[in-house]
Amino acid sequence: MDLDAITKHSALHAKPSGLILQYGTAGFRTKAEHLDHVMFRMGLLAVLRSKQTKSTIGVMVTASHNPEEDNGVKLVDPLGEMLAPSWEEHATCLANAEEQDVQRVLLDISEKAAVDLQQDAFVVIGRDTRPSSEKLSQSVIDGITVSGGQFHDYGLLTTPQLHYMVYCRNTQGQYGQATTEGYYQKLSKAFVELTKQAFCSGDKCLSLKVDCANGIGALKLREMKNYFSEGLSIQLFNVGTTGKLNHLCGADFVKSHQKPPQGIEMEPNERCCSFDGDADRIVYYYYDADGHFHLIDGDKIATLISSFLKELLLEIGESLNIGVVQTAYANGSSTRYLEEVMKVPVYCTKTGVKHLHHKAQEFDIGIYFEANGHGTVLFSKTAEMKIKQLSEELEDKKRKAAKMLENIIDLFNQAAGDAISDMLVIEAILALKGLTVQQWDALYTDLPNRQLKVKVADRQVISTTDAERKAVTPPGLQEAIDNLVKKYKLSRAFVRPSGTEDIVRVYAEADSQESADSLAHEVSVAVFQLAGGVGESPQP
Ligand code: G16
Repeated sequence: MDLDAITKHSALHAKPSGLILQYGTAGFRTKAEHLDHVMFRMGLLAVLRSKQTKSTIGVMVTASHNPEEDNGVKLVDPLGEMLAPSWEEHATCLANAEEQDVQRVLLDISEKAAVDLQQDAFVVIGRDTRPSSEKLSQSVIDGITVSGGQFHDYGLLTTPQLHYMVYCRNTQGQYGQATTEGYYQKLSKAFVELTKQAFCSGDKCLSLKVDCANGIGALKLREMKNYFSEGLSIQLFNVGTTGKLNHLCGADFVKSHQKPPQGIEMEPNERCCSFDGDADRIVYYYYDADGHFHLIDGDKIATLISSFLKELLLEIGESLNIGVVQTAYANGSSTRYLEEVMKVPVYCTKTGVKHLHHKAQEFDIGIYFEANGHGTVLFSKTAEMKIKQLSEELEDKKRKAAKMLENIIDLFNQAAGDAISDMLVIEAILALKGLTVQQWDALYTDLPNRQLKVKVADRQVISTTDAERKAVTPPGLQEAIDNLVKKYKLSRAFVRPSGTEDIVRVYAEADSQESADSLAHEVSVAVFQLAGGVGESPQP
């Protein structure tokens, strides 16, 4: 590495003085204009990580569900998974180093992580459709090239597509072809195979309206839809020609406001879904005949998938161990239904798919979903081999079930939660089980809930424990929450600092919507008072 050249180029991507950023829930995120130095430095870091792992590393430029003005960057590790925690620390150190310390920090990281600087490095890059993304990804490339790395720039990609590319490249194509074409073909083939066996195959009885959040999902779905049109017809809305990214639309808006996005035409009982800005989350919804809006979130997606996989395993007589992983945001009714009715073990981790993904790897079949619609299913190598073997050995109905499992393994993006892949899985399951969206929704009734955001001077004054269900600091906050929760029936509430936005998140659930709203509001006031709220106090 030519350290002098790095120092020279680094000065062209100068860090704004006093700016401190953390590698958060999903990388660095903040206003796009503050990120140039971070992008350059993440290019440098990706080269070191690539040398250390002797593998291709991914860099994705996106701020996913955040507003259009924000941007962000995250690194993708060799098997398509999120960056290892020890390297998150290196990332934070490097991003916050003062200009004169960049060389030293790079050498420190190389030493601590035993990086062989003579190794070759290869990095792949993707970006979302934000106006700032192209320029910022050029800064990543500058960091890669000045530190002697090779790269391939995929340009516009969904985040899960970039994870998929990294996984493919590091398994020498075993997981799939590392091209968008390869991605479209792998998923579409599995989907068409699966839905051939559905009651309504061939007549395009599956149709779905998709809100693309004015983001990359629109571009990629438009390219992909002809590949699977035999099994599913989709209509795209919020495709980015007029509206702003994630503004009044998209999965995060629909989930947190519990209302439909703007810009979509919905008929009663029609199945609709929303992606987020980089197409790694999905939620479903519909209006019933009385005009009531019904949201089907990540918890219900996990339940539908779990029950389908359990049925198939029963059919083939295989007792592979299944686990479902959720976070504190999971609706209490979903956890009860999974544990008590479906009899599957449920685990709770901290927010952030990196935590859920890690836990899900402990099972033969690990199903993980955040309530916000971010998730996927992981199959262990043993499970995959067993299913493949059974699909060759078994006969008739059992063989059919094993074949379905084989196709469903191919249909999931096992590198990361993926709105396109999850959508196709869900559509296939609904078709195969002959379920309407209402029947799916009726599996259990969500406890009414509310999520709010509170602005505080420094959100890090709040620290939590017990998978973020209890606040440790500031003093008195947890006691205040406990006392408020006692006032309501079937209630629960927690607070945590967001790792993607400069706010504190408040979650509350209770026996009625009025109670959930009121509890969430009272907890917000407690946060505002005890954790240094700024601006106007929360209004009911
Ligand atoms: C990211 C993470 C998710 C997380 C979400 C919100 O989603 O990938 O795991 O649930 O942020 O995180 P926080 O509550 O810490 O702000 P996305 O879709 O924005 O990448």
